[in-house]
Amino acid sequence: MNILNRIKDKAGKGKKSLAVLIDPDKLQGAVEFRKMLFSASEQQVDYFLVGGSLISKGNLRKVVQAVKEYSNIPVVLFPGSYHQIDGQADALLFLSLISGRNPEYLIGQHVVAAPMLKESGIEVIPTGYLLVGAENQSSVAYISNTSPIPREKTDLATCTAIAGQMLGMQLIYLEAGSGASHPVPPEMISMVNDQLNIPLIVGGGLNTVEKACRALESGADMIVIGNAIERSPTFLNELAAGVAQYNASLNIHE
Ligand code: 1GP
Repeated sequence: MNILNRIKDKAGKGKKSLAVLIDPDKLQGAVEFRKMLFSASEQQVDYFLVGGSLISKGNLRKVVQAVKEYSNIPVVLFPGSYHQIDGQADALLFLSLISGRNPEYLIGQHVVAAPMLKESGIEVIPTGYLLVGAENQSSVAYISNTSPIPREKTDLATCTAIAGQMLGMQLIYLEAGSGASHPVPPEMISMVNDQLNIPLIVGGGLNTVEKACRALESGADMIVIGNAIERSPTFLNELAAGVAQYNASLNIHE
């Protein structure tokens, strides 16, 4: 089963997925990194997302290789630009920044990436990417030169997500920005989820188990965690336990 169908299948059963974001520029030592990969495998993390708004150290290939070598968790590229493509990955989120009005991130980068992606044979997943939060608070807003949807403008987020689905996008990603002090508000997640029949990913600022579980309860099908795991490797265990408990409480049989 390809990655999109795996995501859809799990979401269709009402089960939640956990993805860990690896920013190749923020790696600590090789030993710590390997430990995290082993621990993620033990904790049954569903996906590794690899990428970042700005990657300058040329580590992407090494990271993808290491993840493949030390875990059997699928690698999904989460590119900040067309430079972040690696054919060894299992899939790529083909992100269109639909909360913004910068043509470069709506279609421009995609045109440059398209022939490389075709050549690589990687699974490409059209994804509507919505940035939520305060103006210029996140790296994504700064680098993409776009205005995020204000946190209280639930209607704007909802209409944008519906438009993304109508345009044929297969996933919607609500992003508060890596390291955000406030995650996407639960009311917004809930309202957006009510209007969609494609899986909803939520990330940014989910730095406690409570915040992560709240996002799941509000309707996220998948949550993405980066910073909190980089800061504290034990957080991954707590978080995975929280997600597993949540899934078990749904009492759904595979
Ligand atoms: C960023 O949503 C991800 O795209 C992860 O954010 O680093 O805040 O967990 P954090």
